[in-house]
Amino acid sequence: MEAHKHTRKTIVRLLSSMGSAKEIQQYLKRFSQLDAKRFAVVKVGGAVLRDDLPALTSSLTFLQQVGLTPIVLHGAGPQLDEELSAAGIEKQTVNGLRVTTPKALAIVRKVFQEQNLRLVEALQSMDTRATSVSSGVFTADYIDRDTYGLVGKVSKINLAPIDASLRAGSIPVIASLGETEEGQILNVNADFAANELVRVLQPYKIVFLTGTGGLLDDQGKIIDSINLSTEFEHLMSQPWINGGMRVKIEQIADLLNDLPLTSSVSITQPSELAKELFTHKGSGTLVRR
Ligand code: X2W
Repeated sequence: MEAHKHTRKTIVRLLSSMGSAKEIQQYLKRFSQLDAKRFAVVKVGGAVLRDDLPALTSSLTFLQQVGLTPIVLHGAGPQLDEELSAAGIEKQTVNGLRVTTPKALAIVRKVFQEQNLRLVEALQSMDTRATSVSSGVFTADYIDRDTYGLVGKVSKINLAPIDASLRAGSIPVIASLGETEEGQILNVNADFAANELVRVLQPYKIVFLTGTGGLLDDQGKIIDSINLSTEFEHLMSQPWINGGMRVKIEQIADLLNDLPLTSSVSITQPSELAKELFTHKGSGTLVRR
């Protein structure tokens, strides 16, 4: 495995197309000094698993080769849409959350399991160490059983499987399913789960990988950065901000309120992950408060 490791020089050369050698080295040094748990939480949307798996696995493999182990949490929204529809279950959402019946939950569990293994196996096929963590992390409570059915919000996080994976230098790949204290599995929105994980871990980098590669303006162009303390009201009043994006920004604002002032959230795409991590300029949309 060691033989696969790039030397620092090679890494800098690889990255030099995106930033100066000096800044890349600075970031590498800073990241490698962090406790493994504090490096990065990377949330991967289901659309990324569907459309951009090769870029995702390359980017994560690269991080492992430079000795960094991000914590990956994934969703499976589009895959769930497809499989549930194929099973004749009509999609119903309330406030962006999928109403989940017992019949739907069986499919939700199966799809999460499949998507989780798909990413883990794709990584392992590149000789990248990755561990499937598809249960045992999130204890959840019903949000409102009458309204949403078998849908949960995270009440407690068990870091043991994540720690074990990190100790082995293996990327923990976590699915956003939760379990009540009584053992009932619940469907948890992956952004919500990622946010709770971030609240507990307070990582240095918080990255959301999405199909769009950032938050988009009214022209469909990626917004470079958003400073919530000055732009939140203005942004929310824009007619072109759609429902999904509104929820996302509100959630990020809530999350940043619970983190040190220096924290920020990046929304980007897999092929730009290294650029986001190792350059001042970053990639996608940077949100801070
Ligand atoms: C989500 C879980 C998947 C998810 C759902 O059923 O779609 C709820 O809505 P993305 O791809 O990250 O959106 N859960 C309760 O969040 O996936």
